[in-house]
Amino acid sequence: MNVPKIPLGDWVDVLVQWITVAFAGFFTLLTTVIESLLNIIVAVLSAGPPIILIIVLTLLVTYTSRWPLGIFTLLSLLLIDNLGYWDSSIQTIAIVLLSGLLTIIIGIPVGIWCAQRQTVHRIVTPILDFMQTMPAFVYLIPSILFFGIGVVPGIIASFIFAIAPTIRMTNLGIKEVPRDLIEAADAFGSSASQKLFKVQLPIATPTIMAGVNQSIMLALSMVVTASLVGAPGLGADVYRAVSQIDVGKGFEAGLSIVFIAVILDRISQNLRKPAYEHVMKKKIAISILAVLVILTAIVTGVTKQNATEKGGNGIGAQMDYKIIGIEPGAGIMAQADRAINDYQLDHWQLQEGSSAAMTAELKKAYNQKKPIIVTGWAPHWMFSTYDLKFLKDPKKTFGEAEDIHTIVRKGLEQDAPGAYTILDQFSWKPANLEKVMVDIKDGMEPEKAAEKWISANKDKVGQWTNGAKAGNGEAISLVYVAWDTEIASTNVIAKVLEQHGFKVKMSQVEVGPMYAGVANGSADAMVGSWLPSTHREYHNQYKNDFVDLGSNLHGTKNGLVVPKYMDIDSIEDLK
Ligand code: PBE
Repeated sequence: MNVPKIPLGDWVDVLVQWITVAFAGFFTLLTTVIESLLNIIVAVLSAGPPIILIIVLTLLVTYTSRWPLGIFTLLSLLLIDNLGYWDSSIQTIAIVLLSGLLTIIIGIPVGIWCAQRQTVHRIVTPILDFMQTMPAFVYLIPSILFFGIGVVPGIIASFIFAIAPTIRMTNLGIKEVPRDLIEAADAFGSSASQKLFKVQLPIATPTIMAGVNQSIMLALSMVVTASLVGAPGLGADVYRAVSQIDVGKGFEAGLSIVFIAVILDRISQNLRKPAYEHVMKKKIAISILAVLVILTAIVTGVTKQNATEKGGNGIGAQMDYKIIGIEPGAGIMAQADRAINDYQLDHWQLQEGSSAAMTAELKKAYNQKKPIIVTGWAPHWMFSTYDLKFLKDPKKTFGEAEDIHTIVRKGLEQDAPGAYTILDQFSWKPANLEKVMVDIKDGMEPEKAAEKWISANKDKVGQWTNGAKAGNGEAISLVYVAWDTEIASTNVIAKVLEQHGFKVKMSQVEVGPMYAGVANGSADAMVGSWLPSTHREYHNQYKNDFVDLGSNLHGTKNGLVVPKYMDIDSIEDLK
């Protein structure tokens, strides 16, 4: 059968592109609103020293869920603070609170509507099924295009992922209100809204609250995913730990998430029927809390007004003092951190995310001629697609031109001598690599782009395979990180090995696992070790456990990259 592939993906691409442009204004507005709301929540939560919030939360949990849980709250929050995850925790709580709030504001009315109109219910149900089962990662992609990287796409994706239980349970709760009560209400001549607010909602509240509770938990479960697009908080700590294989840090941040989950879960579950209601009326407790929150908001608002030291209209303010970074474990991120130090860019923040998110953000800013700074490296297709420049780096924080090395596991030479020889002889020029990258960027499958380059460069490939014993279907596993450079180079070397009789498996991993994988022998090779400076730490950590076959490319460059239309030239201009 020869039915051509339905270009579903292309259609979605076109649709998303159209939405990005058509609703640009709306998205900017939404981004601003969400960001300001989040800033307010964070400001309120971090108004005083941590101990104040710790005490407030402890009292709240004690009130809703009895004193043993209060003690648990006290101890676990103190531990979080002690381990150094307090600020991250505040970020995470704020993100979850805001997604939870959005869920309630939008989810409950939709749920009520579903309960009242069968047609609405019929339309909404499959949409909810879709929203819940589509992997949440997928929402992140258009979210980046719509909202840029940072916390907003994370909140939106969490919201989409988390709203379903609130809608479903509200609908269920209202439908389960006993018929005779409704009939009684009707008999007494209540209007539709009286019926809803005086009969249906009060009776349905336990069910609705169960839905809200689940939504909050789902939102919390999204924090790690959201950190892939730059949402700050404990999720980002976990992600960083994964990409640097830092078991201890990962455990600490993960444990903090568990504590926060328990606390938020107990509060949202028991708020309706607090354990100590007999001691203090719920209305009073909630009023105290509300007054406290509002007062703090006003006070922090006023003090903030007075101290807008960051402000100004300088280049930094236009970019919110953000440098758009990539995967937290990347060597260039450590360099950028050092640059912030070396050049004393005190206000500036390095935004973590991924290479793909960074290029999406660059594209967006570039098309609107907005100022942007990214962590960039050459060779890279971005230099042939856009007019960009590296900011001068007089202190050489980003190092000089580097080499990319090929690294293989110990014992590969004996186990697969042919593959070893090819990997050892693999060597090309930045311009070669960039050719492949551009093809991939223009939409060609990486595999196809690699094939195309190989058939156009038979001579060069011949030098790599020269004298190499052909393989006999032996398996070779290559690991790489999803950096554009490494996607291209790994695909090329994989194709060459395949054409020489090996069965190649490519695995995309984070940078720490890439080194660890080759060092512990679970992977055979990688071709993306940037030396001497970018990956110095990783290389030093594992160098006794693998074989470094030396450079496969010379002349790379790392740095801070801006569009040419910006009139700054040096990192020093960012001060
Ligand atoms: N890079 C590309 C990597 C190495 C390859 C510059 C993003 C890094 O910073 O680790």
